[in-house]
Amino acid sequence: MSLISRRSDRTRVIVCIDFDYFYAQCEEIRNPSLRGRPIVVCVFSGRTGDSGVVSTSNYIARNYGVKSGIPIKVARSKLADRGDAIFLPMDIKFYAAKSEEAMSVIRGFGDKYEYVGLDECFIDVTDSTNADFEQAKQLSMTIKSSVFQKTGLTCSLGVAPNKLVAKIASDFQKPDGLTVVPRQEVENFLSRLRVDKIPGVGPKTTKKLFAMGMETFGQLSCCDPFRLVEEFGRTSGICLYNASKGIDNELVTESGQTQQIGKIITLKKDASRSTEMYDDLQRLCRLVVDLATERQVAFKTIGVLLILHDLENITRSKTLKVHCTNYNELYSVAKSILDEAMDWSTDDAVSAKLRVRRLGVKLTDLKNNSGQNTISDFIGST
Ligand code: DGT
Ligand code: CA
Ligand code: CA
Repeated sequence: MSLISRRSDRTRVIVCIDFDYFYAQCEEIRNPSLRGRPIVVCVFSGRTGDSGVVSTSNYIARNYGVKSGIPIKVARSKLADRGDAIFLPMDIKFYAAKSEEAMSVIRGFGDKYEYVGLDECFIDVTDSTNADFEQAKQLSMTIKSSVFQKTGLTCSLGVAPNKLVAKIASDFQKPDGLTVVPRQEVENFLSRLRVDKIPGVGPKTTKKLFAMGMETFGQLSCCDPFRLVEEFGRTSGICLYNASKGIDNELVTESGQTQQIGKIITLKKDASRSTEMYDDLQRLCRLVVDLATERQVAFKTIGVLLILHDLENITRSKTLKVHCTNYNELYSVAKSILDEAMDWSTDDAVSAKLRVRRLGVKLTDLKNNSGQNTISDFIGST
């Protein structure tokens, strides 16, 4: 069996649409007098006015080095010279309403539509453009202007033969960008990009790849795939290699919005007992509960995934009696699943052999929890 996926034979035309500086742009639309000022949208978390992190900022604030994830205190000091800078709390309900308004415009253009998050989606336009990239470019310009007319939002679009390249292309010219990469130009387009443009490649992997002498897609694509498998494991190694060549056969799947919410992390050290994973499990539960809140969904089934050192997977799940949105309940159920999953190995001799490398939490059986039937109903009331 070959390690490498083949490029799919049929040309597809996929558009990735990503709204620019999304939460901050929503704030500008709500209050146009803020335009021209640095805007920082914050997750205020503590007792003092400044504890918490930056969720996002507009491009004016980014010019001062303010970006997602940095402490609010740091953002304030970076903007010390901008007396007009404004720090606002997140208002997910408003952003969700704005998102749904824009998504309802976009859905009208695609043969298939996949929701990725509040500010991002894919559409497959292969049939409606006869697989022609020039037609897809025209259609994309129409989408941009329709979204802007209806919502005031600017977005950046990437058009490519698959989701991976479309996503990378959407990020290529921002804000208000449109990047079209027909199939024959994929390799050339990718070759000079840095490997950290591959979705999912974070600072750790980037550092490792750089140390291996691979800074660009071009360099990565010339690498022996077996070397990548050796360094990163089979799944990640193959993914990296395929990504470097712009190969991705994932389909645009319609039910993305309601399917599931999940996160997987790699443990700092392989674990043989559930107690060693409680801290990571708490972190995962917080992450998925935040995503559920952001999407305004409640969950009924909670799953825990264990990926062992030999890449074998163990998954266990429990279904609650009623839908839930609560962190404490999620953690307590996830913890009991993890305890049970690890329990068969209380015998020390066996547990020493069970080495968990990665841990995941997945929420399924999702239902809308905005207090209305759909997010569109919610828009009607604002
Ligand atoms: P861009 O680069 O113009 O697409 O800017 P954004 O702000 O749209 O960035 P994106 O697409 O990565 O993220 C979409 C939204 O997700 C963003 O408006 C706020 C939220 N977000 C992104 N990163 C973080 C983060 O590190 N923490 C929190 N709390 N929220 C984040
Ligand atoms: Ca965005
Ligand atoms: Ca995004």
